[in-house]
Amino acid sequence: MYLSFKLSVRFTKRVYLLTLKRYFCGNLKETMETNKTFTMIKPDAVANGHIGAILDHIIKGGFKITAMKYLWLTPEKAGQFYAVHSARPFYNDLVTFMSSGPIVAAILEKDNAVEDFRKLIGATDPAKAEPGTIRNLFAKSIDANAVHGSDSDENAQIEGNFYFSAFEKF
Ligand code: IDP
Ligand code: MG
Repeated sequence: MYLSFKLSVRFTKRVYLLTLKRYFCGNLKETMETNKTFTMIKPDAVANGHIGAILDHIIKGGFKITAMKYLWLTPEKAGQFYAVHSARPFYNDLVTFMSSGPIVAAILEKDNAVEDFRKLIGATDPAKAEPGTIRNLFAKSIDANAVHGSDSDENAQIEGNFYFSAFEKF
């Protein structure tokens, strides 16, 4: 009798914990957006007069712009944005390049946004980017490669929040 009571308490506890886990973890997953990505038109593409052509490409690729601004990063801000690459040999050059002139930062919306946008921009090295991709069309080198595109839903959210407050996203 006592044993069956103990087992039943244990069972009820387990069901309760599983329900809690499903509720909170399920909700966490559901709140991670999969239809947003973040981009920057980098200083090389801005200096070469490609803002309009790149935005046209993005819009024709099926992306909606939900936030956008034109700004010039300080080295400190560029360093913060690319902190994830701080151990890579090209980090200092990347920070210098990204703070060398104005950029356009934008949040883009589309189903499967992160993956589709990476396809639209092409490989990091423009020499390896598929014909017709933004980097193939507008970039000249692996460091000055015209555009940034987030690599995951989580980073898209972090990167968008780096530039835009809730009042600047529509
Ligand atoms: P991604 O922009 O295609 O995601 P990452 O590996 O995340 O590429 O690198 C971030 C940025 O750092 C690149 O877009 C490029 O500007 C620069 N970068 C990446 N690899 C190299 C390299 O080998 N030499 C110089 N710059 C690089
Ligand atoms: Mg990257």
